[in-house]
Amino acid sequence: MKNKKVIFMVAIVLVTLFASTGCQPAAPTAAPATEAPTAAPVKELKGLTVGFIQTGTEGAWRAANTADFKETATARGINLKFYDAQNKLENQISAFSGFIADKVDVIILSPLETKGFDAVLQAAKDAKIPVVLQDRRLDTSEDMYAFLIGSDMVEEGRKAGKEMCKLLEGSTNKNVVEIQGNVGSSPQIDRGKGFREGIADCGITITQSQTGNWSTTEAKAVMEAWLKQSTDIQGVFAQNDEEGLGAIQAIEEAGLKPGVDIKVISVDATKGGFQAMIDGKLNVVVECNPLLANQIFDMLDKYLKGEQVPKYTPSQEGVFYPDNAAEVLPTRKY
Ligand code: GYE
Repeated sequence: MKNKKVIFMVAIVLVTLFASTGCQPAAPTAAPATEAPTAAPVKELKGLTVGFIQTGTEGAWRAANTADFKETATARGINLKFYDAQNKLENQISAFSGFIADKVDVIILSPLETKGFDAVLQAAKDAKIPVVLQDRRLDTSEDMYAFLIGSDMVEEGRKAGKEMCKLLEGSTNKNVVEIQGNVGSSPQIDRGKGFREGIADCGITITQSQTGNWSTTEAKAVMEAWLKQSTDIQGVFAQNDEEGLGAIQAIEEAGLKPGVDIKVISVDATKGGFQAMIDGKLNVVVECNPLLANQIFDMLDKYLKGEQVPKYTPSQEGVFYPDNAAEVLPTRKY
C-alpha cells in the first residue's frame, strides 16, 4: 500500500513539473520503421506568393523568359507578383525591399548586375524569405540564396570563341570586335571571359570591345563607329542576338557582306538569330535557354519541403548553324 502511495506522489510531481515548464513527456516511440514519417511540407507551391523581379524587356530572350514564368505560374496555381525593373538596378533593389515588406513567400530574381544586393539579401534572410536566382548569378556568399538555375555563360563564351577560331581558320588577319551586354551583368562578364579562353590558341586579336546593352540600335551605332575607323575586321562576337542583328545592319550599310566579309557570332538562339542564319548574315548562334520556369518551380518545391537541392544547376543548351536553321526555326519556342 505504502509503495503505491509513493508511486502516486511521484507521478503527481512529474505531471506538475512538465505542465509548469511546458515540456511534454517524451513523445510516444516513432511510428514503425515501415511507415516513412510524412514530413508536413513547409509550404506547397500551389497558392504560394512569389515576388518575381525581372531585369526589363530588353529583347526576345527576356520576353520569352517572362512569358514562361507567367504562364507556368498560372498553370501551377502560383501567385506570381511580377515586377519589371526596366533595366535599372535601383528599381530591382526597391522591388526587393517591397516584396520583403509584403511578406511574400519567396523572391525570384534575375539580377541586372552581380553586385549591389547584399543589404536586401540580408533583409530577406532576416525575414526568412528564401531568395532564388534565375538566369544570372550574383557575387555573394552561397548562404544568401536558396539556389541558382541558369546558363553556364562562361561556357557559352568558350563555345563562341572556338567557333570563331574555326570561321577564321586560314584568314591572314584575325581581328575580332566584341559587342558586350550591360556592363556588370554576369552574362557580360562571363561570356567575355569564356570567349577569351576559347580564342586563346588560334591567333585571334580582340581589337575593340564595348557594350551594346543587349540592344540592336546601340550595337549598330557601336559597329558603325568601328567600321568608320577601320574595315580591317574579320569577325564580330555579339553577346546576344539583338546586338548581332545591329552589327549586321551596320556591316551592310558599310557596303560589306555580313557572314561573308565579316563573320558574325551571337548568343541566345532566338527566332531572329535563326532567320539571320537563314539569310546568310549570321554564321553561328550559341543557345541560351530562357525557358527556366518549370525547372525553377520543381526545385523550389523540393527546397520548401526541406530536401537538399544543388546550389547551382546549369541550363541544357547547344550551338546552331545555318545548314539546318530553316528546319529548326519552326520548332523554336522563342
Ligand atoms: O543573353 C540577353 C538578355 O541574362 C542570359 O539577358 C540573359 C541575357 C540574354 O538581355 O538577350
